[in-house]
Amino acid sequence: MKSFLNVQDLGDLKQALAEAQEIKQDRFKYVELGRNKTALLVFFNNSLRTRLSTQKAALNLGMNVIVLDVNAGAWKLETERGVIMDGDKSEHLLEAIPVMASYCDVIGIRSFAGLTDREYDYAETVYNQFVKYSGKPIFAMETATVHPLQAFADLITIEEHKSTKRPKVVLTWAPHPKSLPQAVPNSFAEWMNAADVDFVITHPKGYELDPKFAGNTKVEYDQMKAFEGADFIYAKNWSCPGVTDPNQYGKILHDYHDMLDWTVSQRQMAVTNNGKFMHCLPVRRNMIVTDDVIEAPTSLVIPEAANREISATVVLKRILESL
Ligand code: AN0
Ligand code: CP
Repeated sequence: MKSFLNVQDLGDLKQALAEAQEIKQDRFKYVELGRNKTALLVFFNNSLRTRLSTQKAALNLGMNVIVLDVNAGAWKLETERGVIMDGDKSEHLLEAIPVMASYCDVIGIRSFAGLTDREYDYAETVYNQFVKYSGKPIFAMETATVHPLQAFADLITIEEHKSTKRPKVVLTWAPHPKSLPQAVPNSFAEWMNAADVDFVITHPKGYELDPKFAGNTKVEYDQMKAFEGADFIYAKNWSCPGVTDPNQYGKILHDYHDMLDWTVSQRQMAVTNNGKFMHCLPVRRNMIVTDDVIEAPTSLVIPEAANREISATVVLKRILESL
C-alpha cells in the first residue's frame, strides 16, 4: 500500500477487519516487520489520539518513530507553489518534503482543511504533494477531506458491538461554536457505505456532504425520525461542505445557540434501539452531546479511541509489507 486515503486503499474490508482482530489478540505479532524502519509523523495541526495511537502502532510493529510538530519548532512552511515568499514562511514544502523523506521509510500526514478554498482542500493539495515529492508511502492522519484511520477504528468498534447482523447506523450533525472540517463525516460515510450496515445521515439543510463520500446515502432532515430504531449514533459537527454553493464552503450556517436541539441527549437516544453513542473525540460536552449520554454504559467513545491503535497497526503493517 503506497497511499492510504480512502477505503478502497485497504482492499477487502472483511479481511482488514479480520486482521484487526488478529492484531488485537496479539499486538506484537508482527514486531519483526518494522525492524530498522522509520515512521515519520508530520503534524500541521493539534492531536491527542492520532499522535499517540499511531506512535504506539509503529512501536507494535518494531519501528522507530519520529514526530514532527510543524508549528512547534520547524520552519513555517509555504504550501502553495508560485508565491513570492516575503511573509513569515521561511521554507517551502517542495524542499521540506524530500528532506523529510530522506530520513524515513513511511510518512503520516495530518493537515486539516483550510476551509476557505474548496477546490484546494478537495484536491487534497498538501497530501498529494507529499505523495508526489517524497517517493515514500504516505498515509492520512486526517487530511483536508478524510480521516481514514478514524473511520477504520469506527468500523472495528461497530463490528465489535453490534447485536444484529446489519445494524442501523446514524451519522448526526451536532452544533459547535467553531467551523470544523468535513474529514471525519466524509470518511465515516465512505466507510459505512462500504460496510454491511443500514446507514442514514441527518443534519440541518445546507450541510449536505460531497456525494464523492456520501454516495446516495439517505438524508433524513428530521433528527428524531432518523434516530428511530438506530443501533449506533455517530455524532459530529461539520461546517458547510459547499457542494451546491462553493461560496458557503467552510461556513457555519446558523448561530449555534439556535441549533442546541441538535445536541444529542436522552430525548433523542430514547427512540433508538438502545443505541450506542459514538464520537471520534475531542468532543465538547453539552454542545455535541450531553454529559449523561457520553457517560452512559452505552457510550463507546473510549473503546472507539482505543481502536485507533488497532486501525493504525493494520495500516502500517500493510505499508511495511509493500516496502
Ligand atoms: C477536528 C475535526 O473536526 O476535524 C479533529 C477531529 C478528529 N476537530 C476539532 O478541530 C475540534
Ligand atoms: N479522533 C482524533 O483524530 O483525535 P485527535 O485529533 O486527538 O488525534
